[in-house]
Amino acid sequence: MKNLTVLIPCYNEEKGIGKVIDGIPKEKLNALGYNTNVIIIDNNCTDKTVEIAKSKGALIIKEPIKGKGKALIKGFSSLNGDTDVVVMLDGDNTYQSSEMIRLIEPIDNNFCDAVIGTRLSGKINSGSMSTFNRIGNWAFTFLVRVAYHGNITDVCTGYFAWKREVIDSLSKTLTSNGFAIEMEMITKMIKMGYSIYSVPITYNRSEKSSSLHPVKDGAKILTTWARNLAWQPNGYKK
Ligand SMILES: Nc1nc2c(ncn2[C@@H]2O[C@H](COP(=O)(O)OP(=O)(O)OP(=O)(O)O)[C@@H](O)[C@H]2O)c(=O)[nH]1
Ligand SMILES: [Mg+2]
Repeated sequence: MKNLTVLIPCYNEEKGIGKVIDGIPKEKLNALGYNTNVIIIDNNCTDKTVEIAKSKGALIIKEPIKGKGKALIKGFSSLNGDTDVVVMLDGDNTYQSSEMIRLIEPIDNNFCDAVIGTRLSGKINSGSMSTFNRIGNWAFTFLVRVAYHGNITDVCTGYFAWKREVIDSLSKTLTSNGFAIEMEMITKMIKMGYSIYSVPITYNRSEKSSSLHPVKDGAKILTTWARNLAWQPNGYKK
């Protein structure tokens, strides 16, 4: 059997986390040859997220410094030695954990090194993405396709799957604390020479109020895009 680790960075996700963990298709993954472990990165949760996740058998690790990027980097450094494939998704149940097989299959088949779930070429349910964010996501995706020649259809997605070896080198290069982490990972993976493809996924409306600041976080994402144009992978090339 191979081992799959699912990383879920969480800041107060008591409404969604139970559904995200319950939706992981453990039996289908088992049939594909994978044991599944779930790791919740507790980014200072003050609600019942940790309690709910523990009751569902997830391993909890803590990252005291705020920000999705920080939480994710902590998750990468906590992977155990026998993890073969890594998945990341949000804890707010906006991405469907039940669709995970679709991201794993191309990796399992050795079709590519990393897979992203694309909302823009997938199913965006009503109320899940504002027009402003949709335009921003299309614009960032266009910029990555033009300047980095990446075959990517949604650079700000929160649903990823990777071969373990990609994480081992990529994680050593990451510096984003917050919501620019996805742009940083994608632009660096392209420069490192990893092959990335997109599969269609569903994006649902969040039950909590939005914490992403479209202008402030958008500026950080754009800065990351610009900065990484000059970034060199050096010792981290595939
Ligand atoms: N907001 C926020 N989210 C964090 C933090 N650390 C980890 N996360 C997690 O990162 C994931 C994405 O955060 P969201 O707040 O849903 O951000 P988003 O999906 O980009 O935007 P909206 O859902 O539209 O607000 C969730 O699983 C959060 O729990 C943090 O410090 N702040
Ligand atoms: Mg969200």
